[in-house]
Amino acid sequence: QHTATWWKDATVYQVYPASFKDSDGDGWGDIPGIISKVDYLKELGVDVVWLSPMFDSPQDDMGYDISDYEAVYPKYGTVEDIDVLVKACHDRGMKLILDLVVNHTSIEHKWFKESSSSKDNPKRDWYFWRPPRYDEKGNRLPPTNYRSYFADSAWTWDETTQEYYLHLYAASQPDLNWENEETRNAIYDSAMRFWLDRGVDGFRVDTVNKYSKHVDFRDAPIVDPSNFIQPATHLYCNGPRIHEFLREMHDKVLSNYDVFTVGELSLTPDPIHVLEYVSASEKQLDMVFQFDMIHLGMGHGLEDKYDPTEWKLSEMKQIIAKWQKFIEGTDGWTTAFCENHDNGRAISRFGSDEPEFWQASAKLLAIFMITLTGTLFLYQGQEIGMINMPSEWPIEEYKDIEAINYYSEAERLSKTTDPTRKERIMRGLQKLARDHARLPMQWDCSPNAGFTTGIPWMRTHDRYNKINVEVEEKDPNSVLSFWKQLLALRKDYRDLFIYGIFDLVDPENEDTFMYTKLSSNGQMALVALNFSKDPKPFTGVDRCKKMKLLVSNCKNWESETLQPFEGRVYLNF
Ligand code: TEU
Repeated sequence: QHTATWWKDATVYQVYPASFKDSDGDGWGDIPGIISKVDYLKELGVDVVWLSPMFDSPQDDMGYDISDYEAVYPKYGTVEDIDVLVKACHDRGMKLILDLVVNHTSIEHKWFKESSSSKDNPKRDWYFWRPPRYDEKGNRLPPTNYRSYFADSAWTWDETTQEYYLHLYAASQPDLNWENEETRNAIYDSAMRFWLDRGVDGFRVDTVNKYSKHVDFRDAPIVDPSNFIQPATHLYCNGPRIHEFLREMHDKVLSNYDVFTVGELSLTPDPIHVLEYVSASEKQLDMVFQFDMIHLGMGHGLEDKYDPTEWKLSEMKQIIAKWQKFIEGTDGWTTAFCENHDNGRAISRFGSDEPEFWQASAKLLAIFMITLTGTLFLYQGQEIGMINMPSEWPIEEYKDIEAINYYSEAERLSKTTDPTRKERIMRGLQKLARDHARLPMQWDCSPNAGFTTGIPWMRTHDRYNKINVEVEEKDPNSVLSFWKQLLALRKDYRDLFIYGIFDLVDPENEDTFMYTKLSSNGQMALVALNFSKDPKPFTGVDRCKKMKLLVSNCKNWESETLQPFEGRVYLNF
């Protein structure tokens, strides 16, 4: 049985600073805007706020390209504003965690400016610099054939010092060299202690398994002969020293504070390897996000991420079971989430955002999330049922570097090797793009949904009149009211929902998603979810004869048919 701690019981709410609340009318969200909504979050049942990067940044990757860890992006506010936000949370018994983005800095960071100034600069080795290669015709080539996450090569040529530098992400996000102890110590001071000493309660750790690379930088195997660059994620994820680095980060920094960490752990499919990150005795991270559910519907491999695929309910069921059960009998911990700033809205992806199904989908996903074991993460707008931008919106409404790069790559390829690629990638972006999570938060029915009195940096959703906090706070049957009730219910039955043992029921059934949760005192819940637009037979009828209904998102919950997107939770006592 897992030892209870505050960060296991917590409901964490992710705030995306650019889109949450603008207090000064410049069209960008800001920290005073967030401070004005802390009571709203308290009311909702939020225990911890996770604030996505608000550090100074040129905003090439929306703040995940940091130019000064110890300063705040001026449009968001000041370091003192964060002090006020920390106090506002603490005064209400809530906590605040920040985003720790230390695989790379921005190209504008002073460390990189020094490192790139000359080959013998003392900070040259704080990043990865390598000489060019040349092909048989004398053309200059990057040191390896790696594809970056944002398309194109993971190396960029620097004319001044005649070498390439590595960037797994954008060319404006050079990777820090964690092999260098001096660099690591500077990260611990500047990106971590500076904020922990101001009362911040922990971190969401960005790209947590990429700090250790195979620094001999061998080429990746050729999987696409028509291209020079090749996917190489396996060569820079879970590298040889990753656990040493994370243990050092824990011992040197985190262990000195009462904080928690959640790591963003992509491309680590094996539970044994995940336990090496989250087992308490490993003294590295407290928990991690797993992405295989998030990847349902995405194309296979990095290059085809936005080439949409179909997925089956049985795949989702297997994935959820895997990450619910891998901590059983261990001192590890897990997370429950289905949305964040990097992905399409869950209703649009896993439910239906059509007007007739939107509300049932939203409530179905709420029932799903609050009944899962692990620390629960909610993404801003999920609690009111926000959905993807309308598919009629043109590509110009997509502001994210990832969408823009994949779309322009698709345009290029459509003219040469893959004529239908542009149309496929556009369809993929309409379902999966990170942009869908970044539309302005919808507060009320005033212009721009009350997010800003100015021109929002990103277009407000057309349906904000129906989907907003003010309208839904007044409606006892709204998505928001439902989430509030369910977050409280999760706490009332914490041994069952937060800590309980998960078991799939009828795993092969492609129609419904059923599972049980069992608490240490023998209390059992049966959860039945219909993830489709069609009524489905409820095969759990006899199991529920002696059980009582705890919650449902439909009126006629006694029927032997689950309505479209109907969810039910029964208890044995
Ligand atoms: O994302 C990590 C990352 O690799 C993403 O590309 C993610 O794996 C992908 O979208 C599939 O889910 C983090 C941040 O969350 C993201 O916003 C940043 O762009 C990226 O790191 C670079 O800092």
